Amino acid sequence: MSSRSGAALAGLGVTAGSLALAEAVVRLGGTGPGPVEAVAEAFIDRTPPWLKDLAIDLFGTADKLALGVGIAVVMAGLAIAAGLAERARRLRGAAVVVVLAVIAAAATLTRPDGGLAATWPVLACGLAGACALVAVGSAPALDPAWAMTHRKVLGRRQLLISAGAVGGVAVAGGSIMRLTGNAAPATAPAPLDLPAPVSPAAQVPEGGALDIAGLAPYETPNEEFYRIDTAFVVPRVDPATWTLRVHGLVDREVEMSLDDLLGEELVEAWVTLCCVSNQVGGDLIGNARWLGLPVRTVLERAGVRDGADMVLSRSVDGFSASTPLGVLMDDRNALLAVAMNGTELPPEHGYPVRVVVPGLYGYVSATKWLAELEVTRFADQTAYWTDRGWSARGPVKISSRIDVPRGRRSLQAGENVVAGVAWAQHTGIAAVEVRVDGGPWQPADLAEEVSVDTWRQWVYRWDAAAGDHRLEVRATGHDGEVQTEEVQGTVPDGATGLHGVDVAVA
Ligand SMILES: Nc1nc2c(c(=O)[nH]1)N[C@H]1C(S)=C(S)[C@@H](COP(=O)(O)O)O[C@H]1N2
Ligand SMILES: [Mo]
Repeated sequence: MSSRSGAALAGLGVTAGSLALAEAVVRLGGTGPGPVEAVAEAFIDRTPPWLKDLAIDLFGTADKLALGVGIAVVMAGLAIAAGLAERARRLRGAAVVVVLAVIAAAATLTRPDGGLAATWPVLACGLAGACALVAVGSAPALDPAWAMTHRKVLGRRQLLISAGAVGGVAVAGGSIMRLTGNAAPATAPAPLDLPAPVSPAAQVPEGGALDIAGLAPYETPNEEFYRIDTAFVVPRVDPATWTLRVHGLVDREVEMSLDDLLGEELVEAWVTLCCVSNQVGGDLIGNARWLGLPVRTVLERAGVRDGADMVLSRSVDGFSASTPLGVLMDDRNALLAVAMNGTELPPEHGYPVRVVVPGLYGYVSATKWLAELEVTRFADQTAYWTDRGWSARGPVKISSRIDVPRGRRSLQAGENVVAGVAWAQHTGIAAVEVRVDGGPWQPADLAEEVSVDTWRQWVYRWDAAAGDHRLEVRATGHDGEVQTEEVQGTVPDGATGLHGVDVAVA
């Protein structure tokens, strides 16, 4: 193979082909993460806080897709480089392919669900790819006389290589799409036999949920609920074999199957979940009706020992969250949740069981795909995001957001509706105020309070004069705390400041 484009194509075909093969072997064997998933998740685990938030700012909840595309582009570049290197010097490109396979194998080894069994397909396919690259590269050069006599063979071989390249790239691209959840999941989760709650969630009174175009509804539909996690691939947990293990500083370990859990007295509660990476005015927040077993119940059953002050919840995929013991033992609705808005948890939101704790950011409380609770001490253990620069404790900060109007829309002079949401989970919102162009704060009308654990919608009828204006909002909690104007970024424990929107009035 002598042409540069031919060499590049060979590199692409061989690499994509062996990658696709390795993915297929791992998946068929069910032995753990495939190489793409392993590399992506190892990368995510090494993401510093500023890069995580930059990715969320740039791509929002499509951050996984963006990473998938990024990996595909880098892989394609390296594959082409390998082809060209092999053309420049025998075995050089093959060495690149082997190094890539070793990196992927190493990443696989570091994953909680990856072991030696998942690494050998990667290594074997990488080695096969390297051999193929050498074989393609050592084919006779395109000597015109040779080409004339071997036209058929040559044409067939080039056709094969091209087909291999296209097929390999398609399969690799397809698996990245499927992995990142941007194509339909292969299997829907099994429906659960959800019991009726012994204590239902508060009824939403008529005045508790305002219906204003553009305003976030009181209940966030599951499909629209924000999704933030470190899982490049949504973990698929088998409900039949799922267990929860409660251990650590306890008198007796407790182990529970899903049937055990569903047989308990479950309670239902409205809780607004919020991400620490939510910027002021951002949309990494949602409100749902959760059904679950109070965490307190299992902790009491296990018997918490003196000296413990934290519960480290761990997921099947290696994520962990450090939750202060106090908020799990007091009377708030900290739940081992099995349902969200009346149906089992969607896979993206932690099926079959996750934790939800009113008043704390998700990263220190809301572990999805829950596997275990370890009763421990803040002095002894740290959680996933604490190890990466976030604060060990993460109480939600009071905040508010303007949903309507948005995006420099032109308004007509006269009465205009300004509306949004405000939250101070487990404290509750006492007042919301709006100001125009930095003028005096004016009280907004609040929707009826459904629960102090959720956001509260508000509306302000604004008599707008023509011209350019800036609207700002601030909230006050039942404890008297007024949302601060002081601007702080999301790292290490949540953003502060006021949300404002600029509007033009005709
Ligand atoms: N297993 C697991 N659980 C997790 C996370 C994660 O990365 N892995 N992220 C947490 C964070 S940072 C947030 S904000 C919430 C988001 O929950 P949601 O995706 O259902 O909105 O889940 C929490 N639980
Ligand atoms: Mo988060």
